[in-house]
Amino acid sequence: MKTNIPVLALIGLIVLSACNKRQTENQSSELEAKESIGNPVIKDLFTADPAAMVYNDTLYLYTGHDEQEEGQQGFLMNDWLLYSTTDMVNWKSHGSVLHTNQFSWASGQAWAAHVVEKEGKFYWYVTVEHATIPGKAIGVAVADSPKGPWTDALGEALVTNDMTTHTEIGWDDIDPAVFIDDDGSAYIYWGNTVCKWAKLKDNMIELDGEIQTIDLPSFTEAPWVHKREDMYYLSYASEFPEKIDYAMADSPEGPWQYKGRLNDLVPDSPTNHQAIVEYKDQWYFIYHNGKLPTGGEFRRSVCIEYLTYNEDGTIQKIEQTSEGVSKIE
Ligand code: FUB
Repeated sequence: MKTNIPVLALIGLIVLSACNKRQTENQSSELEAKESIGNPVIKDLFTADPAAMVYNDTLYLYTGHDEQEEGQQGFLMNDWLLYSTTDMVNWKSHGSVLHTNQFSWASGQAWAAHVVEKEGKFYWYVTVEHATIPGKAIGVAVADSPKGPWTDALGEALVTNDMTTHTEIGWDDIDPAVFIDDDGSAYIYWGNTVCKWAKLKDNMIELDGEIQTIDLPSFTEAPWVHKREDMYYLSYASEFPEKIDYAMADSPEGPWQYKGRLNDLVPDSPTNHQAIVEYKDQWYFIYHNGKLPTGGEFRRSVCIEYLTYNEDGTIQKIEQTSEGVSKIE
């Protein structure tokens, strides 16, 4: 068959212009915010593994994207989504802002990820499958805005499965969570079965020193480190099906003291993955369950609850609600 070059070129132009339009829309601050009352708070798509970041008075919610068909097995995740709010009830959907194919060395599987800001640059640490080194790996994308556009910061993985020999499994280098202390020191925590951590160099894209481990009771995955006053908190998914437990320390390097359960099992999802963030003087616990209609283990949805501290700095167990959180007036 003879190829019709002008027609192909025309199709290419149309596709390119549609992509550019979508990227412009994604970056536009003119997106319309839509009200979402009650949990799950994200209702337009199936979302999982929330990571929240507050920047310039806006809460940015980065999520995984469950695309598995109803009734089918296994995670089908190709990209990450972005939502934002200024009042916790009206949400802008920025759409798909990062795809595994932007990491040339990866072969897919957009698992849990985390975005942080340092000195006006934004770093997105992601879990993907490595194309040539068997197992999961951690990559880093960088941008000048919390909305992107994002580019692979390294052109290779930051962490690969062959760099860690603590377990036999190929999925132990997942779920990166980055914490930046008040003095600018940055740390990355990650893992499955074994919780690992390392310092990050000032450039945020190189490990600074040895990979170390943290001994946490029943650690499964999903570490998240935050700080309140002078105390550091490391929350994580424990056991399977997963609950969320937490430990406290007076340094991001530990030693960590186990403090107990933070969140019980969630409905219709054996995974449980949290982000903890303070926004406009209120602390929030952001997680996922499988409760949207036709939802489930591989079709999850992000929910939000209030998080409350006790006088001694420990955290009260999360109350999972269908009401979710109220509008910030
Ligand atoms: O979403 C894929 C994986 O499931 C994440 O990396 C884990 O934390 C669990 O939520």
